[in-house]
Amino acid sequence: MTKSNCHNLSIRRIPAIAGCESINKVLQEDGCVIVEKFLTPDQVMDINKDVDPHITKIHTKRGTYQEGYWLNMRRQGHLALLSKTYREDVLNHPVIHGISEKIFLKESGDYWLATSAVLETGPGYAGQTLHREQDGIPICTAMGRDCPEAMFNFLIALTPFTDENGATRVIPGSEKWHDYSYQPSIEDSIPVEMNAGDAVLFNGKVLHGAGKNRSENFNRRALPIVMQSGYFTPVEASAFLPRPVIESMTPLAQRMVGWRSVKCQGIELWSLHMNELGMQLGLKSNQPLPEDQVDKKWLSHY
Ligand SMILES: O=C(O)CCC(=O)C(=O)O
Ligand SMILES: [Fe+2]
Repeated sequence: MTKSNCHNLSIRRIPAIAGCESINKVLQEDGCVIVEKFLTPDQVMDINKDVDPHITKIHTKRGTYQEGYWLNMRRQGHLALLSKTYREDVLNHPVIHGISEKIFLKESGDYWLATSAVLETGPGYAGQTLHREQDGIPICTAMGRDCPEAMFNFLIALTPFTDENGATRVIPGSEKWHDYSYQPSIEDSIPVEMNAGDAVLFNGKVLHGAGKNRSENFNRRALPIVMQSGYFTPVEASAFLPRPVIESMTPLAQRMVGWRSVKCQGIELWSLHMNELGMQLGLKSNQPLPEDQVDKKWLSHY
């Protein structure tokens, strides 16, 4: 199949409490799934509050690697610095790790974050070209549908997602296409409409993109958590986050942001003296961190 039969497309929904086994079953069959109540209303509110003062300062005309689509899209990364809820709850989320383990441990050995940022699109935003998350990795493009799982997106809605306000659009089943060079039109995709706190999960082979924001005054916010095989280079560097912030995190969360090694086929990658990075650095974890000691202006130094 090179083209989708898009008019019959739909995405199944499953509550987060159904657990990773059930969620993964749908994912294996459909390539994507909506997980309802992925975050609680309080978690969503806290992340939005933490990001508000920073994201509003972002120049909407600042270019990103997805040039051409940035007008009216604000992209705020380095969330481990800005948000305690992100640092503690999101980076340790049981569904994210339950699914990531099922996907990556066998084929890749290990996984960590490729990128994660709050993406806010405002009225007038034109929408992204449909793309696959793995498009930046040449070997994945070459292997197409036969490529081992390279990336996985847990894309959380931080506001309601509607067709009108630019909900992420996907083409379920596009991961199985034989011709990955085929570029379908946006009408071939469907909007992922969901409540704030729900998430859409899809693998690196599924065509998707932010939708056009046709609303009059609604700023849509997404929080993609893109995990990838440990042998690929993260998109976003977190090596220079302040050490006290990193040391307040769990070892698992530290690994997600590149402060610990990943082990692939028995070999320690991103290591120091061929040993586990955190251990070699004497990195502490789970240390108390008074919020007033976090220098959130730190980002502006770079
Ligand atoms: O914001 C969205 O809806 C999707 C964003 C996305 O897919 C990306 O930036 O790679
Ligand atoms: Fe994407």
